[in-house]
Amino acid sequence: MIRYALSAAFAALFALPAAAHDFTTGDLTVEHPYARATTSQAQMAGGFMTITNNGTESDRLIGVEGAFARDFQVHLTEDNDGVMRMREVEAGVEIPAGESVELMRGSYHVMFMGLDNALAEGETYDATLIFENAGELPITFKVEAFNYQPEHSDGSMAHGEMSHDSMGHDEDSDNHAGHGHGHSGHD
Ligand SMILES: [Cu+2]
Repeated sequence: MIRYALSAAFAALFALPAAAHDFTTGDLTVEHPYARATTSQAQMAGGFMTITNNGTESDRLIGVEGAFARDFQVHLTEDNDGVMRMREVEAGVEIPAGESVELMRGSYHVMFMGLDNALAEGETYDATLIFENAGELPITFKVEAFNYQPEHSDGSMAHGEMSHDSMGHDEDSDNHAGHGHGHSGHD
């Protein structure tokens, strides 16, 4: 009887989805917050995730806090006549009622400014998202491979790849620099 109960418990454990990496507060769900692995030279990196608002009122991601970088900002990358530039958006990111917003390369993202150390694949970093209405939500950023692309990324991915060379200071340039360091074995 005991043996049966134990094995049933183990079966239940293993039945949990392995990739579950969601955070919820009130009507908001944050799916798979991640960053890409950086080189030791990288001073900054982007943080990405999908935020879904299941409520009936709009909310805004207005800030991010954490201890692994000097500053955390909400950024928007925009195409200005073919030149991709990013800027801090003080007003944050609107998460409209009933919609999902994907923070991703080439669009809204969180910027880690002044990293304490390089982000290595497989590591996790704690941070807190601050929403205008929902308040604070502790999350964990997972560090993915330097060339990681989210499964549900749409055409904006190709867009981001195209603009690598015209990027200014960006998480893209950091990751770009990483191509020659350690991953391909050229060094
Ligand atoms: Cu940025």
